[in-house]
Amino acid sequence: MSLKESYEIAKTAYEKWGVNVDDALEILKKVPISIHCWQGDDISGFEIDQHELSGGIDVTGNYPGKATTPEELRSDLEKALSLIPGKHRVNLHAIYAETNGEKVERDKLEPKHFENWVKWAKENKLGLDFNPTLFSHEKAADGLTLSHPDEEIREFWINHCIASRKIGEYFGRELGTPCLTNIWIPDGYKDVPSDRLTPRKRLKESLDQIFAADVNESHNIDAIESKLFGIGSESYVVGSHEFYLGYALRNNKLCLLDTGHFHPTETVSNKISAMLLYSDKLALHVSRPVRWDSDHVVTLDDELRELALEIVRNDALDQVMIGLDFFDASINRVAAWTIGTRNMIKALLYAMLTPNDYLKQLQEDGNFTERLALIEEFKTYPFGAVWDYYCDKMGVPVKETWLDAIKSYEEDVMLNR
Ligand code: RNT
Ligand code: ZN
Repeated sequence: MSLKESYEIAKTAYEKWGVNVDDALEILKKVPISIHCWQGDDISGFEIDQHELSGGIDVTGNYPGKATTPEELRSDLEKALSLIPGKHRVNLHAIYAETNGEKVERDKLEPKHFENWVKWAKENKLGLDFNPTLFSHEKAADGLTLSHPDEEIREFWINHCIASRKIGEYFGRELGTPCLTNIWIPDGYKDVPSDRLTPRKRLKESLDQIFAADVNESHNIDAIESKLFGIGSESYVVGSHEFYLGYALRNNKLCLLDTGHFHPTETVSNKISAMLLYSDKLALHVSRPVRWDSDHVVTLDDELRELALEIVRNDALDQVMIGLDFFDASINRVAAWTIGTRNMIKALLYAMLTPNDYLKQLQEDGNFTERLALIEEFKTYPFGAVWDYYCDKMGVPVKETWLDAIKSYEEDVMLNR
């Protein structure tokens, strides 16, 4: 049976429940996923003095073929993008600046250090997102940055964040699509603090200074990313969820929720509907925590589907900015991007092929038997046939055939580095 024939059969099955499959594919095409560049090189970046990864995050594995230059990283991203259906965005960190062999301190970074990225994004019709890098640096060696007791250190990081917002503004202006500039800091303590308030007061003041700098909001959107715990900050993290939720609501900023930054059984899917009642937009770092914030490659698991369902059934595709955040160096890094991003898109498609309005009505009617029965039956509806047809239509490999492209790329390019 051809892809098209299988698709037609699937379509009939879904249409019986009022799901318009063709419309779903049209909508899906327009949903951008922000793909994090740092999966390609284990968050190394291109600074002249490379610092060891710090901030309580860790990349494990030594799979060969890691990108070590901007050209290699862009080439790897292009390969992954050629295997992922749709038009997407690339998420950069400040450490990916290109300074032509010159050492430029992070607080002195300028748009010109990202010209090559912008040129490349234009050529590939990609949007760009951005992050200041407040880790892997001697001024973050004790795990404190914007909340540091030392004013000089705070000042340095404040200036770095302001410089980053200006770079974000430049991306947005050049590319005609606003850049999401997200601030994540590692600040916290390994052991039980004797004062939780003072560091939070300092973080609040630092953020106020960062956001006081004039940056055009139609080109740059600010986000702040919370966390519950990290390696070395097990007992206390300054930028907790409540801290940033309050800050974001009061100051009209976006909360960024990383799916690995909560208690292991606490889910981000359950937060979206609550938060969107009070803020217009929010951002995600979709990751996969395995027992802790381990940043495994995103798989099509229950929580990913639930997350996608919450976005789709609440009609929030324009309100939730979806980004990815995982780093696995134990497998081919281009495959990691491909698997994780295809899964995110699959989850959105799955959610769009769910008869959400009907299921909502069942709940309103108190018909929980049919609600459960249908949710479960839909898990084995011919979703794969629609996904395969979509990949084919979008000009990317169908099913696991994308692996062949990775294998040749690995042999011809990655292993020769
Ligand atoms: C760390 C945060 C943060 C980083 C990236 C590299 O716990 O999730 O988003 O992963 O900025
Ligand atoms: Zn994150």
